[in-house]
Amino acid sequence: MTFDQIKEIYNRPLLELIYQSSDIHRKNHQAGEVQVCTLLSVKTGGCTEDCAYCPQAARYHTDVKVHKLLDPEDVLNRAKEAKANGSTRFCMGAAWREVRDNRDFDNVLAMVREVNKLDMEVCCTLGMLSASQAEKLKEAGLTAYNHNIDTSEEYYDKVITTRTYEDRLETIHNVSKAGISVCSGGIIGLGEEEDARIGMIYTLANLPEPPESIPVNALVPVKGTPLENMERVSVWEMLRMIATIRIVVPKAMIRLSAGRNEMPISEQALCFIAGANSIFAGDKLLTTPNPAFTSDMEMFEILGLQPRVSFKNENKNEVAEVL
Ligand code: SAM
Ligand code: DTB
Ligand code: SF4
Repeated sequence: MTFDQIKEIYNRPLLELIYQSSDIHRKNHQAGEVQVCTLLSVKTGGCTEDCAYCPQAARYHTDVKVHKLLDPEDVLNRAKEAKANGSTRFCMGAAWREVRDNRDFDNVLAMVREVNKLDMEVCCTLGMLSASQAEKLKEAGLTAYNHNIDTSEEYYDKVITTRTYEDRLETIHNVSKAGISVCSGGIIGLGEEEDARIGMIYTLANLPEPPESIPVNALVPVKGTPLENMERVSVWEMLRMIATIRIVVPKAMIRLSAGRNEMPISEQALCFIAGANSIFAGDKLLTTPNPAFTSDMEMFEILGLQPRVSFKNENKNEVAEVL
């Protein structure tokens, strides 16, 4: 799909865009089913990178407290708790530039093995990954790997200078080659123009295979980061993103990720109508606040949403043929 085709979709009148994406969503998914995932920061802060949005970069002075890698046993207990609360996917995040072949990585592999036994989807986001590291994660039972392209190729160096867009694509390639499901999306509200948002969707749609899972994050401006004073994005911008992605990649899971804490149920409902079908539950994302579990359950009740079972979206990545 070309940039211009995606741009045309993105710029359709908003309600028309949502009608169309909603229609496509209902044809490809059980509308009303939303997957509940749980995130856990297994290694927090002290990261060497300069991602302008990130509270975990060592060079910015934020309130995040550095924490070494958690014990596999503690992580397993958190995963069990998440499962008991209805989560079907458990995602472990580490504030690393890249994975190194050391004891920490061995411990992450142990975490993956243990969580895998719970019959939950297991996801990791650990930074850059080599081909052999990806294979090891696959062997340990990893379902998916999250590595966001974050924005368009053109806008990328306004946000991150310590690694390139090429580096990111390389990791995504390694993940895919190892037979691990790719989770890749990005953030809006970094100060980018609309073309950067469209460009991000263009890159995702034109990967050799589009991601099976696409997180859409709204920047959470964190004090101490270079983007601390950015204005929050509006629901209309989130809707345009979600709806366009749904039309372009009809079978992907679209995860309404960072930014949900500030969204009333009515706004989240619009995102589900437009095609979002997953949330992260629990009162913390990695380091920033997220809606309380009980208020999400209340939202499921009000909107009549059902939690989606695990492993329902295997090998369902394709780009739309008919627009
Ligand atoms: N260090 C790993 C990496 O960068 O790939 C994994 C963790 S990183 C925190 C995962 C993703 O979280 C980032 O790619 C970014 O899209 C998102 N993220 C981080 N800080 C954010 C913020 N303040 N607001 C919204 N999204 C954010
Ligand atoms: C993603 O795209 N969003 C999640 C998940 N992948 C790992 C993380 C959002 C982090 C928001 C900032 C924080 O809580 O530190
Ligand atoms: Fe480090 Fe990831 Fe944060 Fe970038 S987004 S500073 S790589 S933890």
